[in-house]
Amino acid sequence: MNMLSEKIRNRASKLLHRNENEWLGGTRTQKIAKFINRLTDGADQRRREKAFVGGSPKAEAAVHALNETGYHIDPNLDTSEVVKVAKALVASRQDLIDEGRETKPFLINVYKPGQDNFQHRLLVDFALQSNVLDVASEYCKFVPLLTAVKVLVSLPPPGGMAQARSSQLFHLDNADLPFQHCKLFINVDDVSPKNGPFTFLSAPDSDKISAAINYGQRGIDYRVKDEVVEQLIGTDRSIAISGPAGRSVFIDTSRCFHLGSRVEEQRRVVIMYQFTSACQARLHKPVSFARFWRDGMSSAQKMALGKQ
Ligand SMILES: O=C(O)CCC(=O)C(=O)O
Repeated sequence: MNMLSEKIRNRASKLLHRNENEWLGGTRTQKIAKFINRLTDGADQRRREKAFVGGSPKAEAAVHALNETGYHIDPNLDTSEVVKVAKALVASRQDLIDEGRETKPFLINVYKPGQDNFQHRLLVDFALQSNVLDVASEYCKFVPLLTAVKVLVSLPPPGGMAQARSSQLFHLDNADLPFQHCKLFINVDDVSPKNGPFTFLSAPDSDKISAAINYGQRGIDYRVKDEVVEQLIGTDRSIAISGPAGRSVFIDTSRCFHLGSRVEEQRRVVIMYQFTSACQARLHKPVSFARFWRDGMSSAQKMALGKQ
């Protein structure tokens, strides 16, 4: 895409997505963005649907759980190498943590696209191995695009954890539509309930909440208060990914309400991967990982990186 159309796209994105919950409502805005993206990237998406073969035995259990519940906790996914890489990255980027503290003090991404080194390559490669990419593909029923790789450091908010805000409150992601969007979270350190674990509700529980509060409709808040969730489904339905370093969860965050980073003590570090369709539900272009393509990669890996 040339610079001019990118400029137009970014400007249109600002117009469409600013105050979207009050203006058109989240759901309608997603549909409009997706419609426009289909005009520009529909051919790429059709290629991804055609390239999907399916039938990966490795992904079968994961995809069954993802379809039924919206998430899958895989005790056999070997995350040990990528956890080491993320630990080293966090240890070497105190500068980014200090800098990030100024803008979003409780959640800082220390993977800065454009400052790639070998640690970044290893992080990206992990998302392309069949244990991960096959799960995302089988779930979406097309070869998805890798649209985020983050190493997130969560710290106690400066004034303490008195009032949860932003992504510390339940929400559904709007990067893409349900069943076209899949994230993988991996704990980098051991995570206790006081370290602010990634926490979510199953898709069936989330559906009940969405229906009861008309989530996504005009005038409805993007964030949902704990009291509302408790009133609608009770107090004990949330699932927290606390536990040892390396624990991970595949999740469709467009279907499952989720929150995280309610850090009361120390810090929490997670790696987060996101896969979407080629026609996302946001107008601006996601970060590209195409530069990580190299000779010898499969055509599915090439597509996942968005390499033309
Ligand atoms: O674990 C967290 O801090 C929340 C992350 C989140 O909301 C997201 O990635 O969509």
